[in-house]
Amino acid sequence: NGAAKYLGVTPPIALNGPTQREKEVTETLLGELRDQKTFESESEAKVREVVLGRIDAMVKDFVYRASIAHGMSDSIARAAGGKIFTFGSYRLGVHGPGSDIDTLCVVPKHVQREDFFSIFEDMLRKREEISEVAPVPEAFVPVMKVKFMGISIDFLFARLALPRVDDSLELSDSNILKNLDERDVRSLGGSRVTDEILRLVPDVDVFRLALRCIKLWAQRRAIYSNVMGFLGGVAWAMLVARICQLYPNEAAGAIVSRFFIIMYQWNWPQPVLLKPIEEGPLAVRVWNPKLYPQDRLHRMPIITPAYPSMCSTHNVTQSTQMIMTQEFKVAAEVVDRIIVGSSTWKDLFRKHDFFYKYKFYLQVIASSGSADLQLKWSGTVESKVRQLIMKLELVPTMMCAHPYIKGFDQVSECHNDDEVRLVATGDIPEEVANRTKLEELPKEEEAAKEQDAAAKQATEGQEGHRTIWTTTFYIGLSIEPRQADAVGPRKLDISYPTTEFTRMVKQWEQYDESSMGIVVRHIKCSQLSQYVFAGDERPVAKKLKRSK
Ligand code: 3AT
Ligand code: MN
Ligand code: MN
Repeated sequence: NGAAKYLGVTPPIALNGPTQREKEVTETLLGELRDQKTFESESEAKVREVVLGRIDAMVKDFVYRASIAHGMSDSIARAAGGKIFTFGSYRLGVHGPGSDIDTLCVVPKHVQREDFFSIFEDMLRKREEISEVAPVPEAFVPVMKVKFMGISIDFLFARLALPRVDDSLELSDSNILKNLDERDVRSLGGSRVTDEILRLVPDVDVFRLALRCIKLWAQRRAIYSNVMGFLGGVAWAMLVARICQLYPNEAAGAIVSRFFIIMYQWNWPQPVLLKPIEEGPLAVRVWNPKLYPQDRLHRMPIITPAYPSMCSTHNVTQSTQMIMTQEFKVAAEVVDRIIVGSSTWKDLFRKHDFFYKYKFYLQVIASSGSADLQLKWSGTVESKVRQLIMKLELVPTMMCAHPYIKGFDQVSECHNDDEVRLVATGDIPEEVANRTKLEELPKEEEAAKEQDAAAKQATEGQEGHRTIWTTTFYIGLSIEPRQADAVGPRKLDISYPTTEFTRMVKQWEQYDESSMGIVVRHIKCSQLSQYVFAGDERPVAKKLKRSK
């Protein structure tokens, strides 16, 4: 009917192009993003293209071999096809030097998921460009993690209900989801959403530059994490895309400016949509707060544009919403100053001050006796931290429970049970601290090796000697100031939330009391471990003031 001459669920706010000043700040933004090393070099980009070419050929070869293995004739096997699709930051065009390539392998119906985790895995292991192969077939979204010519690849797999997969295949038609396994539908989701986002922005280059800026800002401000109740990469991309729709002819610098102003003022829980929510051919739920009470609980709904539409911000709580809103406000002010020339983009990308900000913190300490176990156990605990946040928010006088976006991993050599107990409760004695390393947990594949080594060490070592892995998560607590007329000391009772939380994480089906620990403890800012300041100064001034 010719009515919809715009992208999005409403007409644009303004159609004007950038002013001279907006063009200037867009240039300086690009310069700053280069200085901040958010772009990869041309040679790295070339390597990615070579890798993708080889992967595409390998997937086609895999489909051929699997077809033969299923008894098909050579000519039919050759025509069976196979195609790769990328998604994630690489597909969006906002990846950095260390980013992986998220790759979906799409195959015809006679090729099975088991073939992917046997035939394809064997093919990968035989290639000399590939240094690591780590299959994770049991995950909610099964994945094979690979390192190819130094670049990490996450391989997903989707089997379509089609006899052949040609290079002309597109994933946009929702009918391709019919008669598929749930895992295949989920695996297709990431790619369908990314493609749809790119289709729904008026100018892809403007979108990319603005999104790079917002991603770097969100990472520096420690509000980039879906698990911890902030936003993940897809949600940030959708927010930026919506602003691009509202100002279709603007430059990236101006998009960033409008982004903060609009997000600060957004009338939540009104959802952010890139297009009207569609129905489709599956018997699955599509986000609908009118129909589903759970969907009404979403505080900052940002809805994926591909069928079946879902809320990408399910984990946001009262506290994380408050923190993000405050960050939008501060950022809007910084960008105002950048535009009038009294500030620079560097100021927007300043590091967060989480470990300077609060008087009291909670430590959530997950511990275990092996690297392999710790990977799973700390992941389980991490995924439940937001439940603790929500319980803390219900405590009277609690204004905000602020989770830090990542845990800190340590490995401690303990000489006796007493030391083990102290490490697991966060009181690392000085002599053990000398034997403690800050360490990233190994990837799943290496973890198995490490576990063997650790087990050997434990049996060979002297009596009582044990290596303990700990992961510590931090929650900053902001408590209402005491009323002037209050009687007695201010008391904060968090025993109920913490007891409930530990009870809940222990319900994990693989939980084992003898090999895993979970401790929640309350500390003053002066008790924060040195490692959280990583290179930064401790807040010395405050300490001096208190010791007077
Ligand atoms: P990087 O540049 O790679 O750091 P990214 O946005 O590409 O940023 P990821 O590679 O971690 O981030 O994720 C890409 C997409 O894969 C995002 C999401 O749709 C999907 N994804 C990531 N982690 C999970 C997960 N644990 N379960 C299901 N889907 C996931
Ligand atoms: Mn990625
Ligand atoms: Mn990935």
